[in-house]
Amino acid sequence: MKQFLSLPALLALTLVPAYAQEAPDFGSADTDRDGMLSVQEAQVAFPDLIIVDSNGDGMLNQDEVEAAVPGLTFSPDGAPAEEGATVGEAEYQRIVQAVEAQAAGRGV
Ligand SMILES: [Ca+2]
Ligand SMILES: [Ca+2]
Repeated sequence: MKQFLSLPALLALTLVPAYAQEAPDFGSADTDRDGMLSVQEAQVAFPDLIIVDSNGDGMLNQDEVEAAVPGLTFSPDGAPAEEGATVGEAEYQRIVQAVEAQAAGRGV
């Protein structure tokens, strides 16, 4: 006699939840509470981003964000971000928005 999977078992196999990664708020992401995002803190908050600490100082600065998040520019006129400008709460919100917009664009 053939064994068929029970309906609940089938559902468990097929209904893998569409898990959307939600970025923590800045207060949670900034684990050492210095008001700035380090590369490590950013990588925890945005595990899908490839963040390169290109100047090697351990902190995330705005041009490193721009390199990690295609299409995100911090300066309104599209000029490169101020060199070494750190990422605080306002910039963090911009990253969250950009990442979520990209996720929506991918249909995730
Ligand atoms: Ca920090
Ligand atoms: Ca850096």
